[in-house]
Amino acid sequence: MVPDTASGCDFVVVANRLPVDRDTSSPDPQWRTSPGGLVTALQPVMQAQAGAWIGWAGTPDEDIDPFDIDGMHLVPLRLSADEIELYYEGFSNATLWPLFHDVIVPPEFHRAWWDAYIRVNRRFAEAAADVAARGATVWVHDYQLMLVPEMLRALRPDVSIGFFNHIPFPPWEIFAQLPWRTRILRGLLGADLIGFQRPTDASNFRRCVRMNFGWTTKANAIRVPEDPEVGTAEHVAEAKAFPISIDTSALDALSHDPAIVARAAQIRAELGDPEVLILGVDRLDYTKGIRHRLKAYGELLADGLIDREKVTLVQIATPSRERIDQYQHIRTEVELAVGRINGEFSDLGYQPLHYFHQSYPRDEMTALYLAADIMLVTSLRDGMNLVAKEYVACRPSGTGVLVLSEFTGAADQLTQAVMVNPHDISGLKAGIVRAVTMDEKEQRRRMRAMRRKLQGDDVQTWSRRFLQDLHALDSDKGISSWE
Ligand code: GDG
Repeated sequence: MVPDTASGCDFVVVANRLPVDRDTSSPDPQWRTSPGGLVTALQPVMQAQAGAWIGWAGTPDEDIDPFDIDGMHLVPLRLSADEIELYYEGFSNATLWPLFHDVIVPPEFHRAWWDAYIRVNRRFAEAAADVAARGATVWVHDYQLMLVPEMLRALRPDVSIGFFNHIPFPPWEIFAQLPWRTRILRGLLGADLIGFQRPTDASNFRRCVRMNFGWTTKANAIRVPEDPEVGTAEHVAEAKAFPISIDTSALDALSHDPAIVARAAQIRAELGDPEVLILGVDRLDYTKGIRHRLKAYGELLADGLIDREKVTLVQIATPSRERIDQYQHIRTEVELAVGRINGEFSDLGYQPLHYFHQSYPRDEMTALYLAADIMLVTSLRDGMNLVAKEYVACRPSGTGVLVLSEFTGAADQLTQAVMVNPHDISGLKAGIVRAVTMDEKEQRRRMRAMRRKLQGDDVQTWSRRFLQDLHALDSDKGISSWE
């Protein structure tokens, strides 16, 4: 149901990006919804109610009027080239992203970035306040928009506000470095419900609140005092885990599609029919542990612990945040390692590592998951890691091994994976050898358990749980039940 925008929308999603891309192949560019977990989960909710999605359309300095697509009302917000540099590449991706991922690279703190972050967050909050109907539900997403809940609460105390953090939430000992930590916590505490990937993320957040403000928390609940300066009244906020998932049944259906099954066989043939095909799929990001994975693989080839006549690794590294220094740096390091491995271990008829710095359509990704005997997920820190779940969903044969970093949210749930600590290169090598040599019976036992887990726990269930909890809180508004 596309809303009558004059009376406002009952359900509003606020995220940095709109769920669309522009198809520029025709002379008259058209919008196309971009297939992602979030759209899949939220589109039915948006279609059932009068739903709107507020976000940036992806090109700088462009004013685009609101438009409707696939039953959703989209409200594009303008971001200037300067704001993209300061708010998005700067504060979001060079301050918060590394700080929230165990400071794998040093976060940078710049006051001009922070000022832009406030400015852009205010624009999103004002847009949400304009679009939301009386008593609407507003669901804000991710670390780019952590000030929006409080700003929106001040503007529109009647709406019910949820926030979901897709990335980890760090322990106080790291979070405390942030010069603007109080403002960020207050920003998030403007929500009625603050969702995290893992229970540890939620407890880190509650502890940050206790340490920073000296307040007490009760189970998941936090009593947030009024703030006359900002204009918010006292309320209770809940902080708890809602582990995100994937569209399991859609991926399962794709993995049975004869054209995709045939493509998987073709991929293996084109790679020279290796006995064992290992796969890595990541955005090219320093959090994903691609360097560690390549180091382990290179050493295994050198040690002769895996037979280079039999094993091939395909690494897809999707281009990401390419204007940021640390991302240029990791690309150079990864590509140097790829060159070294292939230089040392290839011969005319054999290449141990195929590396692609490209992105692919979803069908091709599914064919790759189907083709791979082993999936390597070696993140140094990852909120959830959907690739791990997607691989499992695309294994209808019941064979295949997932090698999974302990430092992903997915490790809490896919407990039958071969767990590794990617910092421990010897342990990582042992994990890969274990996967390469695992017998089919054990593969099937582990895969069956993981597939069962994903069947009852998909992205639709995730959004339903979050929204049900938000509405349940809303009905008693919290404070009366605190004492
Ligand atoms: C953040 C958090 C959390 C990748 N390359 C291609 C492609 N992909 C798809 C994958 C997967 C998604 O992108 C990546 O999701 P991840 O979860 O692995 O990682 P982040 O991008 O870092 O996501 C993460 C997530 O948010 C959700 O809350 O799990 O922890 O960091 O779906 O398949 N898809 C296509 N072509 C590609 O080349 N079509």
